[in-house]
Amino acid sequence: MSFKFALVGNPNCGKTTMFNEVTGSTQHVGNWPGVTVEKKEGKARRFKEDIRVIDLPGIYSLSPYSLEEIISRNYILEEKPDVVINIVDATNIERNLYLTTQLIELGIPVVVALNMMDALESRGDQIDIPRLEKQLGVPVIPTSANKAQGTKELIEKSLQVAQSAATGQLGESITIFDEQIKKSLDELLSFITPQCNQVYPPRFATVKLLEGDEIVIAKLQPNSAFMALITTTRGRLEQEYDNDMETIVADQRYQFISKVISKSVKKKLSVGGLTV
Ligand code: GDP
Ligand code: K
Ligand code: MG
Repeated sequence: MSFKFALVGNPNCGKTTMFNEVTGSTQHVGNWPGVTVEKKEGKARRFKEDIRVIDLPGIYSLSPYSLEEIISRNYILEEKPDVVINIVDATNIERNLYLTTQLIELGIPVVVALNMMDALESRGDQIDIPRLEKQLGVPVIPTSANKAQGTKELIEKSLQVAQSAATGQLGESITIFDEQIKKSLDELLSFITPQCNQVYPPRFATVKLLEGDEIVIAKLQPNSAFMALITTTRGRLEQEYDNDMETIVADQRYQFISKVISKSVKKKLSVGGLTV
């Protein structure tokens, strides 16, 4: 059996450090964004299974606006890795989970590597891993890639997920959007054809169609009746929420993330610079 695991995450969350640790290669690690624009591939060492690991460019979102986003998004959607390993910088969890909310909509297996745990712990903060897993609906493995901590467990868990009989994934049942948006998305979902399904994961497709993602629209070529429904739905929601569709969707992702964080992250209290 051979497997493909893609490392996906924000710039500077430790993807290349993780890639080097897992594959034994010596790619340049740098404390600035944009080091990786091309994807890099290597083989996981210390495992008897044939595991290809892919280090993808750092991204904040699955939108189609930057070269990094397009490369990473296309790889995930078209090459269909067995598991997306979403590397999350634990010290910057709120911003990092924004991408996570999009990955769990894809309906492909996701395992979260909660990285930089060493830095989080030395700061005195705590994250309740089982609670975070429950909120996100995907496995979460704490790691410190620079110290090779948790990395073996991460690959073991990813193998387990890749080999498990369940093809779908738990994260799909997690609701990120409020009732009204969810209702509209469900309605659009009922128009997604089996042909569309082969191109893009349906939940991802409906959100992107609603947001007016040009690449997704060009690729799916919704018929005129479907396109009209998308346009009227977007117009109606933009009027009701008094905002543009992409902002509405982003706001709701952040509301979901605040809820997740309030339930699973415990920050060391600090008052006027003094810790209490
Ligand atoms: P990438 O942009 O996602 O590929 O991130 P890099 O692997 O280049 O890492 C960015 C910075 O974070 C580098 O200075 C790494 O040494 C550092 N780093 C990576 N993983 C960890 C970790 O688990 N803990 C700490 N403290 N630093 C890390
Ligand atoms: K970097
Ligand atoms: Mg990198």
